[in-house]
Amino acid sequence: MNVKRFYGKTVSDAMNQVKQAFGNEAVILQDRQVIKKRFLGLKKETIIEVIAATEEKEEKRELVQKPVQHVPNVPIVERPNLDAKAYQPEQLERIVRQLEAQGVEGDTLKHIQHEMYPLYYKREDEQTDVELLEQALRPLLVDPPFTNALKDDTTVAIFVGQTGVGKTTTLAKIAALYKLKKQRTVGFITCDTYRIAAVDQLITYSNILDVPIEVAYTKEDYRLAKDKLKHVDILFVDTAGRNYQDADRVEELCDWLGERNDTTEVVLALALTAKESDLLRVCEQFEKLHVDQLLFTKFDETKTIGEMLTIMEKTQLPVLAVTNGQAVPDDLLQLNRYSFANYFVKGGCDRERPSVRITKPNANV
Ligand SMILES: Nc1nc2c(ncn2[C@@H]2O[C@H](COP(=O)(O)OP(=O)(O)OP(=O)(O)O)[C@@H](O)[C@H]2O)c(=O)[nH]1
Ligand SMILES: [Mg+2]
Repeated sequence: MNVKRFYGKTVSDAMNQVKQAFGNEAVILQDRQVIKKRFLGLKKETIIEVIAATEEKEEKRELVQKPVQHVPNVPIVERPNLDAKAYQPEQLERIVRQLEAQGVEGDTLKHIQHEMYPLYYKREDEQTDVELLEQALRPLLVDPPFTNALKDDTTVAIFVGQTGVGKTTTLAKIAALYKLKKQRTVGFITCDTYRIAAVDQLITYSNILDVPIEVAYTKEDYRLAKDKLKHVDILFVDTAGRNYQDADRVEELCDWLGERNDTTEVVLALALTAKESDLLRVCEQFEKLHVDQLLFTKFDETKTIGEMLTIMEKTQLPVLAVTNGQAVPDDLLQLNRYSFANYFVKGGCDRERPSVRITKPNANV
């Protein structure tokens, strides 16, 4: 192991020297500001000291080439552990701890660390933890990660997902947003005739929002309902919650919904109260249906949202909305990458750049 100190006026100065001496394989053991005295100690200057290490490759090659010999009683000397966790600048260590507290782990955590290192060393000015994390998330997620809207040309939005995740409630929240804030005409179709109260639930929302509704008991009904409501700008389609861990259930749904055209959008609702492994399995099963956007519900019912980040990274899908309560249409968060990063760093959405709440003056379900 070759360990050396490097000095520079700035971090990037010192890092360039590390690169020149040790190449890209170097491991940074420590970086800090030190005071250098000049002119017999009368003048002081603050400089950056970086301690870096690299493997001594020559030694390694020699070891491989030598024939194996029996060496009796040689004491085993432990190699120092110089992986990413052994040393990290304090700021990075702090951000990693916060991410871990939110349940971010495995590859997602490694990818973030990988992105943060160069960002940290290349930065010219001091960056806050939120700013650093927000930048590190850029290459990991689709851009923008939170659309907070259906696609511009969407005419049919189909909400799918496991039982009880909040499909119907969120569909009503988003339809209210389009009708009340974006002045679009909307209509409802419910295909959820599987549960007795499901039709009534959407009829209630349709009455409150004064939106036309059709109930589809069969595939043919669904086709006719779409035709009947073709005058509205956006049709919101509610589907029955089923156990979509089971691939057959997804096949059934694909068959029911039939061929989709370019202006159909499929939104997969995922409850943040579920286990990450289950959520990932549901996402995999739904690949057949070509999901366009994700929807995370029950943000208010969990203290950790690490799984949300993992799923966003693994699926590379944008997020239509995040819901944080039962009230229609109020409990709908509109996040952005900054407020998302802020959540991990501070355990809550940023106050200066708050998430937007949609409020309707006279509907309260
Ligand atoms: N705390 C909390 N509850 C929610 C949220 N979204 C929905 N709910 C509640 O979750 C329950 C189920 O919501 P629904 O909208 O009926 O869920 P669904 O996915 O349509 O259910 P099925 O049609 O039976 O599959 C209801 O009690 C909702 O009020 C949320 O963001 N936070
Ligand atoms: Mg429902």
